[in-house]
Amino acid sequence: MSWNRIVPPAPTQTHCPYCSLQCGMTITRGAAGPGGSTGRRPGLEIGAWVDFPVNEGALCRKGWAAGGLRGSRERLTTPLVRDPGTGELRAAGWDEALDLVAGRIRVLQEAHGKDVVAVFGGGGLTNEKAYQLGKFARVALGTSQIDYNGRWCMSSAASAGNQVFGIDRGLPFPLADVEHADVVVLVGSNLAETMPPAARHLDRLRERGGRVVVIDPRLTPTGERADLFLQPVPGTDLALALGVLHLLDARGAVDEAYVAARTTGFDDVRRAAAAWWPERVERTTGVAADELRALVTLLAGAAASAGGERSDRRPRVMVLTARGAEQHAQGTATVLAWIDVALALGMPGKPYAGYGCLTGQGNGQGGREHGQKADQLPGYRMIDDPAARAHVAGVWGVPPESLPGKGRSAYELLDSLGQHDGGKALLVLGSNIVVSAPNATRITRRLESLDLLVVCDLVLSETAALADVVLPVTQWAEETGTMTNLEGRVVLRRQALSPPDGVRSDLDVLAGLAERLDAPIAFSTDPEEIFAELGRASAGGRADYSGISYARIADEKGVFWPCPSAPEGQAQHPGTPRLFADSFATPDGRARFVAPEYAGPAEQPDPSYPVHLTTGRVLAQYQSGAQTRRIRDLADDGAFVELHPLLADRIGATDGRPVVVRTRRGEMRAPARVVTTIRPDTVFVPFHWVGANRLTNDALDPVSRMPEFKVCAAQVLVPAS
Ligand SMILES: Nc1nc2c(c(=O)[nH]1)N[C@H]1C(S)=C(S)[C@@H](COP(=O)(O)OP(=O)(O)OC[C@H]3O[C@@H](n4cnc5c(=O)[nH]c(N)nc54)[C@H](O)[C@@H]3O)O[C@H]1N2
Ligand SMILES: Nc1nc2c(c(=O)[nH]1)N[C@H]1C(S)=C(S)[C@@H](COP(=O)(O)OP(=O)(O)OC[C@H]3O[C@@H](n4cnc5c(=O)[nH]c(N)nc54)[C@H](O)[C@@H]3O)O[C@H]1N2
Ligand code: SF4
Ligand SMILES: [Mo]
Repeated sequence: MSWNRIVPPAPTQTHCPYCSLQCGMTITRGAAGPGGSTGRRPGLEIGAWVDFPVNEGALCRKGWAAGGLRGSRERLTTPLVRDPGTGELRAAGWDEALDLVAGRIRVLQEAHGKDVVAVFGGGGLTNEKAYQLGKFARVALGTSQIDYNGRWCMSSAASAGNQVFGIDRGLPFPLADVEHADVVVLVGSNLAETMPPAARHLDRLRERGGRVVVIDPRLTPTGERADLFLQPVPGTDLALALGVLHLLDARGAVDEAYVAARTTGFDDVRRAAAAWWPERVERTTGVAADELRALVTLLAGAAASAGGERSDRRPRVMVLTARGAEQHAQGTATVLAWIDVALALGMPGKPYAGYGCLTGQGNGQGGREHGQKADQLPGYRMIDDPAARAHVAGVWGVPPESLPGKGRSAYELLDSLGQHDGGKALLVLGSNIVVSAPNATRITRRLESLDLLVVCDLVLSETAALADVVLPVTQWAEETGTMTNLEGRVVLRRQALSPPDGVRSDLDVLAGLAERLDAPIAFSTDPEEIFAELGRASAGGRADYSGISYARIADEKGVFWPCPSAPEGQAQHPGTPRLFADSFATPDGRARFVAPEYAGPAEQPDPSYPVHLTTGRVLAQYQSGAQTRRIRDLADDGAFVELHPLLADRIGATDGRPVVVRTRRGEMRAPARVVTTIRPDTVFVPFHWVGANRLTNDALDPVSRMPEFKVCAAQVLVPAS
């Protein structure tokens, strides 16, 4: 059975195009949907898929409005090539565009070697596309230069998870477990705006008498739900975690039995935390010593804090990090420190407790498992591991020695473009780099210096607008594929709509280019066939999908990896909703405490740049805004600069009037939004519009290579006119 290009009778159960919840939704074709069926916009109705467990029928505004790009004039429906005479993009046929791309790649590679062509992927691509893109880069192009925007997303949590637990799965438990915890600590997550249906678990937890702790320099709609809200200086979460560890130890609240039985390395953590007494933490983080003590009391439980007989049942504590804690030059160390807190409390592996990372993009999890990352092959295998190379090369039908080695990380790859040892051609699938890369002015110059920029997209994003060739592709429910959500649940995003005339799927594009490049093997365009191959390639790897099939996903409303295939005649593996009950995925089965050292943000405020700048998201916009800014039902009010009345007074800014934010890398201008919910020493700018990333710092985490999007030093002023 083919899963592509059949448009079944409505309604179809499928999933949202956007974030990592991958909310279930139904699509009814031809009906007069909320947007109406008038004009150029074909009718389409998005409805609730009530028994899909992750969202139970709820969708956020972006999900309800997801049909807004259907039939829109903004959709690209023909390839575009840049005319050498006029310098403008003009419409072209598919053969012309693909021949041009393949021809120029050949010439460049013959002159400069394989690595002259680089590839940049995205965590929004389906598993099938991410897998095929990694294979295309290594086999059809033979380049080591491939990475993707997931580096900018939760890569710090991924590297921390791998170090401590030996495996990297966002949540090691189903999302619904959150509501059964006693205390949930959200470090740098604004899930009420970034994954709104998930917030119901916080509400239910509180109805049960549980407590929510939110740590954020801004009091967000998520913070409004907190029983305890801590408002640190951006970039100081690591010091805060060390302060928590210090007090847990001082109060005798460390779960010594768990630490002895299930972990290694606690002594180093104890030593590292010894110097972080509450008053020092207060000076570094701006969080009052008493608030820190209140947090530790919640975590340790009243009995332990009273110093008496500890009650048998410790509170079930869940620590969850998101981008606020992770997008830092010390992002990995920060996540390690918060995992240390969860381990010291004895939580990971216990029911309704532990540590998790709230991933971000629709396929933020699967996107990093199938080989579009510079150092990885499918199944979360490492590209420099000879056994991994032999296995994957066997599945692909190529010699292991033909596979290139490890390439550069996302920012380093982009920053090398057009430089003496960097790429001269770049193929982009699923990222709008001009808006979303840190220090974006510099990176945009790098893109402009390329001999060949090829962008596959649905719309003329800011990055596509710079391209030499733009290839228009299908989106979301116009094609079938799987996504792996924040829980490690592999879901099937079924095709529900026919693609507009003139567009092709990314899989068609890759197959078309591979053929023109005389790739040694053929590239399939059938997602179900690719998924089965991906399963074989992942078999025995850390992220084993070999026991998962489209049919099983459909029957079981998603299957959690790891899910190895069962030997002939045996019952199939049930999938793994919960990890770590008996052991961790490390060689000795124990979790490894890592003792981090606090260094602080790469750039500290000084008299010229006296405030902290942080960046993030708003409810109605998604990422670089390439899709959501073009949807009429979603308000596009443009960027703004959030600042406190004390700061506004000091610089003479008025709510709604323009201010300029300047950093060592660039400046932007936008209306002030004066709010009492932000720290007076901090400003916040959403990154959905061009501007925020002209300001941000490209300092990278030494392990994950994650840029420091969440803090740099800035100046805010009122423009002269
Ligand atoms: N509406 C919407 N939803 C989305 C997305 C979107 O673009 N729009 N994108 C999706 C993706 S890819 C992702 S990665 C997720 C991101 O989801 P989140 O991580 O929840 O989103 P952010 O707004 O980037 O950051 C969260 C919070 O971190 C705070 N913060 C900033 N600096 C610091 C700091 O130093 N420490 C702490 N503790 N907090 C800090 C910010 O004030 C912000 O409220 O959202 C997903 N969902
Ligand atoms: N300052 C600041 N910058 C940030 C962040 C921050 O918090 N602050 N967050 C970072 C994070 S967490 C992320 S995830 C990145 C995200 O930023 P980007 O990587 O720019 O992500 P999107 O805006 O989702 O870009 C996806 C692009 O691919 C297109 N697209 C969608 N689906 C498909 C498909 O199936 N195939 C193809 N070929 N194209 C498709 C869309 O139209 C869009 O142009 O931004 C990062 N940048
Ligand atoms: S929460 Fe995320 S997956 Fe759910 S509807 Fe909103 S954007 Fe879509
Ligand atoms: Mo992200």
